[in-house]
Amino acid sequence: MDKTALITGATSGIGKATAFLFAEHGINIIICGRRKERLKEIQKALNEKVKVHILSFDIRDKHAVHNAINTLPEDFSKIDILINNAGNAHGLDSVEQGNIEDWDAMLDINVKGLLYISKAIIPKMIANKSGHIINIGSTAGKEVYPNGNVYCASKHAVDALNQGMRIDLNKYGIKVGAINPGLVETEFSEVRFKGDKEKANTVYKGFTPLKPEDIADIIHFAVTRPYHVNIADLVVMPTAQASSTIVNKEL
Ligand code: NDP
Ligand code: 8X3
Repeated sequence: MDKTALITGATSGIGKATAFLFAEHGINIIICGRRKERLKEIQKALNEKVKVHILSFDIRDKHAVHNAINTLPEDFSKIDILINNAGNAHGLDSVEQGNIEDWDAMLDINVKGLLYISKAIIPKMIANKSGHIINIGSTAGKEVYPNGNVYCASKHAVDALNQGMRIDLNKYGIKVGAINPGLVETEFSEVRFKGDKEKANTVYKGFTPLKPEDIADIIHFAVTRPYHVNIADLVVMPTAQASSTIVNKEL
């Protein structure tokens, strides 16, 4: 039977790679993000393979999220899989120097945005008596690193929400699990360093980081397990990485 997945943050990085891989495997997709042109390009590239619907909203805007989900066309109204992926780090500053706008952005997008979209979709999953939610956490949700303070807090919140959702939605047979990546080369560091590409590139220099396709592959693995198998919480790092601060620059 045809499945439909809604992927937040599909205009770039992990979300975009997941959209391409899902389409390759015949999963219809609802792709979300603010950059509409990018969504249109992805739709154009994939709509001969599967049904593709685009939703452009800022995930911080709870009304926009609610309206987008509750006005989906009939073909896309049954969402089998939700990939809660939209998110970013903003800044890398010691807490006493932290920028309050950066803190707001991380908490509003990574935590509250994830809640808004989940709140809009969960009732549909309950009504359908099925559903699978994958929360994209981070190694930053498992340990705290210097200057990571609020980003790490936002991802620890995702870790807590992943556990909380799994507990609360268990009675409906809805699967909930998290994939927690380490260093993945995407636009993540460019966003963190506010467009400074040179600074962003240094994060991934001297070792082989994960590619967004590596995480997409694992997400696809998670959503294609038999019904009785739930990948509840998975951490994945590049081989060169041992922790948030230990990276072997010879690998
Ligand atoms: P990218 O910057 O490449 O992608 C981020 C995505 O999030 C974009 O599609 C962006 O879309 C979307 N997004 C950001 N802000 C908003 C917003 N306000 N409203 C709607 N969508 C938004 O980064 P990644 O692919 O690396 O990040 C994806 C997820 O993976 C994030 O949750 C991140 O924290 C997590 N992660 C990343 C790691 C890494 O090393 N790269 C490691 C661990 C976890 P648009 O700008 O078009 O709105
Ligand atoms: C992204 C990984 O280590 O840059 O969540 O915070 S890290």
